[in-house]
Order: sequence, then C-alpha cells, then structure tokens
Amino acid sequence: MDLQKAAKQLDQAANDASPIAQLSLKESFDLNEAYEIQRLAIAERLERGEQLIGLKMGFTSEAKMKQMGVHDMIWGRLTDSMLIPNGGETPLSKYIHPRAEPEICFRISKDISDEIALQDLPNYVGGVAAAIEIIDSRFENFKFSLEDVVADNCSSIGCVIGEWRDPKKDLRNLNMVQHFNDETVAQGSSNDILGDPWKSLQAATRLAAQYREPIKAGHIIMAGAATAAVFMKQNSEVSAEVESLGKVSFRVV
Ligand code: OOG
Ligand code: MG
Repeated sequence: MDLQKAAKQLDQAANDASPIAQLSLKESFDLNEAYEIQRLAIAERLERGEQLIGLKMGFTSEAKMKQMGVHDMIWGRLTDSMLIPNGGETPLSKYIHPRAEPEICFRISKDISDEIALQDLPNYVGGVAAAIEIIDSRFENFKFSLEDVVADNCSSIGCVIGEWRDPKKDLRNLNMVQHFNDETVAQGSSNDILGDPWKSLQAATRLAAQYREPIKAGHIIMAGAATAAVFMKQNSEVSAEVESLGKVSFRVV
C-alpha cells in the first residue's frame, strides 16, 4: 500500500466532497498503516495552515459499533477548520453524505503525555460540554472496514461545542437526545459511552501515550456518540441536549 497516495486520495475526497472506493477492497493494510495514512492525510491539512485542536474517540458505544458493523475503539484528529460555532450554520453541499451524532466533549487544561488514571483525570480537564459531531465517510455508501475508517480520520468532518461547564461532575446516567427541528431523531444515555464518558477520555490518554502524541492544554476530546448517527437534511436545525450540560445546535443550509 502506498500510504502517501492513499492519504492524498482521502484528503482530496474530503475537499471535493466526492467519495472514493474503500481502500481495503483493492489492497489489504493493517491498523498501524491505517493510522499512518490518517497522520499523513491530516499533515496535508496542517500544511495548508490548519491547526490541530484535539482528538475524537469513536466506537465507544454499542449503538455505534452495531450501526457501522465495526467492533473496536478508534481515534481521529480534529483541526480548527472542522469547528462550527454553536448556533452557526453549515452548507449541505460541503459534504458527501453527512450524519450528525450527539456527544460529550472535554477541554484539556494541562498537557498529557502519559496514561492518566480515571480518578486523576478531572485534574487535567477545564471544562465539559454537550457537543455534536458531523461524520462524513469519504467512502462510497458510508461502508468501510476498521482499517478503512481509521485511515479516513474516523469519518470526522465537523464538530459543534456547547457552553463549557464545570467538569468536576459525574457524567454517568445523563440523558442524550438529538433533534432535527422538532423531531427527536436519536436518544441514549451517557452510560452508553463505555459505561462512563470519563472512561473514553481515559482511553484517549492511553492512546496518546501509546502513539507518543501528547494531548496539549487547550485541546478538546470528543468522547464518541452514545447513539446511532442520523443523515443530515437541508434547511433544518440540528440540536443535541445532554442532561445537565445543556443544548448545542447548528443549521444545515
Ligand atoms: C466512524 C466514527 C465513529 C463515534 O462517535 O463513534 C464515531 C463512523 O461512524 O463513521 O465518531
Ligand atoms: Mg463521533
């Protein structure tokens, strides 16, 4: 597998909003190569001036693994071009087949280069917020293998972050609901994220240590969706509400 060529193809597909065939259908590659393709594809963005702003965790819930037929936790990178302001708008034409999913996001307050124990994590977090992730697989029909989706930066393309709240709280058992206009399109519990969203952050610190990719103060970490993701529709408001964290929204135009 030509990793650089694959990275450029994925980067181009995202820029053109035009899907490509699954990489794994042509040639098999392993998970290490998949993360290297991801790193190279993000390097293309960084070379164009985008800034790394954090990480996203994926497949941290049963609902997501079931929806996509993939059964391992994955992680991807977020850049500033992916941020949509809370209450802002985004054109449907920018995407291939975008889906939205409600999430919980952590804001890191202290650099992390080692795995951090669950009970110590609040010392590294300055805020926690309700969030929405937009995912838009660069592969035709949103179909992929584990290696494909990792190479494709775990389908990430956008995120919207709500108001930051005091992180010194139990994040278990919070109702999470997503609306398109007034219609409820997804509903779950924060418990569906590994039993406790803090465990997703814990996993992120383990991966940061394993891949020697420190998490920096100011970075954000998306914990992964508790529910299946839903295809976005033009001229609609997408909102997510997480019990005790509040509401976050954007418009699809
Ligand atoms: C992969 C991304 C998974 C999550 O929150 O579990 C993810 C996909 O579903 O296309 O972002
Ligand atoms: Mg997600």
